[in-house]
Amino acid sequence: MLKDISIIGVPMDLGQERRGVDMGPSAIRYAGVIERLEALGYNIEDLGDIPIAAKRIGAGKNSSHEHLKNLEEVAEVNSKLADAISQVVEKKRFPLIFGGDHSIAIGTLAGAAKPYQNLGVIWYDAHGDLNTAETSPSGNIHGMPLAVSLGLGHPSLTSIGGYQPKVKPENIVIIGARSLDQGEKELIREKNIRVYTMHEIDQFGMTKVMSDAINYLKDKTDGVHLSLDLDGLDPSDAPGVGTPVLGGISYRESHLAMEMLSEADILTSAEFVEVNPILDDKNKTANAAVALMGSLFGEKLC
Ligand code: Z70
Ligand code: MN
Ligand code: MN
Ligand code: MN
Repeated sequence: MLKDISIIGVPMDLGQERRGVDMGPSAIRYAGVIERLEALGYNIEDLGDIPIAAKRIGAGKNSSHEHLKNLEEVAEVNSKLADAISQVVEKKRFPLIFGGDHSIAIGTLAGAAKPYQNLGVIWYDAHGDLNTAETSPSGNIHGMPLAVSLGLGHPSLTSIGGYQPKVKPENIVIIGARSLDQGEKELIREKNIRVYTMHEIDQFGMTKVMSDAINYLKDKTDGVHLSLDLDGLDPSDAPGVGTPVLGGISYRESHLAMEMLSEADILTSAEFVEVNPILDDKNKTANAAVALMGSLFGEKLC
């Protein structure tokens, strides 16, 4: 893994309807991420936050498109984010992104996938985030970024970065899924996307799931992005998320997953999203995110 890391915060909350997730990047920084990674020998550059358009309390429905809430704002932020990540990539530094709601993955992937022919994506999440305006039950864009990255969705989102698709269905693994909408299930079947649901994690264990996922991606991809939604974890370990779903991945299983990714040394970018300090318990979720980053970047227990 590159020894130089550039951090970008994206205090975005317009991709869903719970306020507070815009404070995620601050909470992750307060949890000591820079010190933690510096102690592992990395050179860290914090580029600060991408500016977000002025918020309207209770916003969420004013958009030119009723099934895509805050479409214009979400598109604008993501195109700025994609540009910022492209600059990091050009400097041969590792982009590490803090959200913000998961709609920011649209911009992250637009920037992070550009130099690769076959970027692999590990989508660690309770959800598939594979909706389009047509299949979404909510109109919330944070439920759509993986579909957008496949080139499916509104043109003002899929066109960000000036190319599409960003990823191919055979280069994606979803880990921790336990809440998928009907349209998402159909898309998974149609595109034959590899999904490790909680069922596979329970039946085979995280060791088998991660080694399988890593082997599936390793030879056919030329880079791998980790998109970690904290709601992939069980709400008892990560309560500060907008959409908690019972029966999730444990803190310990998540550490194991990060350690295995560190060992495999395949990642070229990563993002940690959906930390909502208002809904959290004493910054537990941001602390979990930072502890997981410790393991991901090579921290050893002894
Ligand atoms: C639902 C939707 C979602 C995150 C919730 C939920 C999507 N499938 N994504 N929390 N991170 O509204 O599309
Ligand atoms: Mn939602
Ligand atoms: Mn998500
Ligand atoms: Mn989620």
